Amino acid sequence: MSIFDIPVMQGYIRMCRDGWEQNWHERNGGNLTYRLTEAEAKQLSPYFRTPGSWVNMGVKAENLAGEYFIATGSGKYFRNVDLAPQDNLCIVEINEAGDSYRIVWGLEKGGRPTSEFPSHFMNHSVRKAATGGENRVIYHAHPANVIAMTYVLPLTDKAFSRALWQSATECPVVFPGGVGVVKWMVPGGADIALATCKLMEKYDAAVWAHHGLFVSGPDFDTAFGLMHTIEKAAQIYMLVQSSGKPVLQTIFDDDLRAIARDFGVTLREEFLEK
Ligand code: 2HA
Ligand code: ZN
Repeated sequence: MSIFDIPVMQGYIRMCRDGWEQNWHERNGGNLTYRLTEAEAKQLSPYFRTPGSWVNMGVKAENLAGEYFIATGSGKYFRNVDLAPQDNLCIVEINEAGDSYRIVWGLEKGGRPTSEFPSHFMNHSVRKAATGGENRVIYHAHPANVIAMTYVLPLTDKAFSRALWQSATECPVVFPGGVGVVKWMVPGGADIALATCKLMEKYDAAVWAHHGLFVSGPDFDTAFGLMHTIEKAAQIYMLVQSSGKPVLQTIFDDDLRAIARDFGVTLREEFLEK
């Protein structure tokens, strides 16, 4: 028995490998965090070491006090995760104030959690509250077609949500709430964390202009599936745009309403037109 036999570890590592295989994680691009259930933390705890010292994050979330997260390491490559998870991932514990972490497992050759940990942490706080505790995954990647879209569309939630919904029939079913858009910002800081959090109060995905995509979900399948669905729709959008042919037809607003009715989902009304 090793820590790598525990299902949550296997699911996390598989998601890293799948993201790499999708070409979403060049070099050290992207990051993944997972908020452990109490039962999972207990199951993993025999493998924990004497913790390192507390590190203040510069952000605070009281609803995450005492939680444990699996996180990718800062500067680490998704490509390397499944070869040596213990060197590229870590498990961190959050203190009782909800403003500091300490490493209890992993990063055996040194390092710290992802540079986007403050963003992930604050988004976990927002999504945990918005979903009554259901949300556990925050995932950031660099899918090329979503990034390409941010050069040719207005950087508004409405423009992106509509373009994506109209690019593949399943999109309004998978993300009926639409997606948010963050204008270009310096990554890794408090500003992009706060801008993303504001959007994640109402969306489960946020596009980062000229950078990538941020998604959330209750489990690995749902979060990965959301990233995958949005990027596939973005690919179709960009294929159409670059085909050189005029757009003759699309999924119209009444079609979107018909999908919503038959699939029992509620589309964000302000994004629909007459
Ligand atoms: O982890 O993707 O946004 C590297 C990044 C920063
Ligand atoms: Zn990034």
